[in-house]
Amino acid sequence: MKPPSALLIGLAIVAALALIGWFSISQSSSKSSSSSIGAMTMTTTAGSQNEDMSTMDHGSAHTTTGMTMDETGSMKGMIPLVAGADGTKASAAGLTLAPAHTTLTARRPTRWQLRITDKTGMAITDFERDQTKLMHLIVVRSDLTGYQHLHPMLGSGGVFSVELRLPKPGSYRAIADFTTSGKRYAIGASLDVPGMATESPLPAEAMSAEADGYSVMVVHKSVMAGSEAQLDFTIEKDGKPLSALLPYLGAYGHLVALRKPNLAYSHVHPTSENRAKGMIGFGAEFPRSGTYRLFLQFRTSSGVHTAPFTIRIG
Ligand SMILES: [Cu+2]
Repeated sequence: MKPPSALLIGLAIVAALALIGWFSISQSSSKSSSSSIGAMTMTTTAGSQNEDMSTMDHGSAHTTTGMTMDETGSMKGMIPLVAGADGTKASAAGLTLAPAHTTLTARRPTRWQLRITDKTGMAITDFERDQTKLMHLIVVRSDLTGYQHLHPMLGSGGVFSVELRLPKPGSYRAIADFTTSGKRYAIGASLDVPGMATESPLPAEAMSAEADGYSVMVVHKSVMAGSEAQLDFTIEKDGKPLSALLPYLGAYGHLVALRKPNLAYSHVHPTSENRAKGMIGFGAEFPRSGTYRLFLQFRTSSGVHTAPFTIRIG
């Protein structure tokens, strides 16, 4: 009787120890896995909160102050154009747009060069970045077709150069938008492409436009000349709001307004955005009543797209 009971007691002790050991291992392993899940959940939540907060910060800053963000993520205000600089003249406030040449051949890519000169004819060499660029060059035909938005490179001696290709004969306007010594200018030059030129009629006023398969809608209250107007654009793809807008020139959209028939260039700045809803808002000043052509540019993974609109300012 004695030997089997001793064996049983021994086995029971071993089994009990094994059970305690297994239990403590499984407990500690389940503890560590649950705590690591907890930590992951906390990290994820904190991360998305940060993103939400930063989005809100940008949104509110855009809406309340009309500021835009440069490539480094810092906020800076947009400078209004100096008086008389609406792109219709070659000179404004003492500065002149001096192009190397003004006659181009249709369809032939040309290295077009220009300088900005002061009253003594000296070229300006110091420019300040605005919307990430030293110069924005808008080129458009006199009938407001063939819109191009280019960024000439500044070389030595204050010479800007850009590859320019004008698609068909006619008269074109090149408007340089730049900032120097804290003042922002828009001055222009007329370019001529010899050949048989016909003008296209301006498309009728419309609240929607197509751009490379994207549908763009504009919403605005009755816009009055001489006061700031709010223009809100919504971009859709296949009937759904485009939620994949990419930054373009330090904002989520770029808007240029040109007046018919003198191609006066208006000051426009981004004011708000809602990327989830594919919405971009702008503040625009239309100094005179008339018909304007708006060119909204936005960027997606497939590139930069341009949506043109005709609007009437009362
Ligand atoms: Cu530009």
